Amino acid sequence: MPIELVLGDITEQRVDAVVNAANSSLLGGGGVDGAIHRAGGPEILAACRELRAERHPDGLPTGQAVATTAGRLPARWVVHTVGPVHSAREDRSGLLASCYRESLRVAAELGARTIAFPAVSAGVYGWPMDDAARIAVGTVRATPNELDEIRFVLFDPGAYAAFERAAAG
Ligand code: AR6
Repeated sequence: MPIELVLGDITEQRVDAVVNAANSSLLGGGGVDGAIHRAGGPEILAACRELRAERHPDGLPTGQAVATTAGRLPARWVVHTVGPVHSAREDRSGLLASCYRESLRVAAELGARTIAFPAVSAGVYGWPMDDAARIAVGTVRATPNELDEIRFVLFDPGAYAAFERAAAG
């Protein structure tokens, strides 16, 4: 299954599903989350509010994923997942791996053929980029799926280089 690495902005990707590194409120934030809501418009937030009201009154738990419309984005769907905050004391890598697995599962349920991921948890949530990249690439490779393309969209050259190392290793 082809993995592509792209240096760029996830909001501009022409794929069926883009993954959002959200927080459990699903009501927006900074980083990728802010960029997706800004570029996609208010339809995404309206759908997130509906999900909160109907399915996740206490918020989306870490490691899980849910889909909404992509509003004005070129993609068809946004798959929102909540990465774990990095901890030096506790190994939370299982939760980060779960973000990738669950996002792939939700995308497959929707009928998506192509998906773009950001480096979940590697910004505000403080995950060291090399480790985040290793978990991202390793998990996606180990998860059986029928997708035509899985794209990692890295926002800066350092992140791109980390994913290149992870993909080569
Ligand atoms: N396209 C691709 N990657 C991006 C973009 C973009 N437009 N913008 C930032 N990145 P982060 P997290 C990179 O902080 O660590 C939010 O406030 C960024 O450089 O977006 O999972 C949420 O609401 C970094 O490498 O996500 C949560 O509260 C990576 O995307 C919290 O941040 C992830 O950074 C989630 O933190």
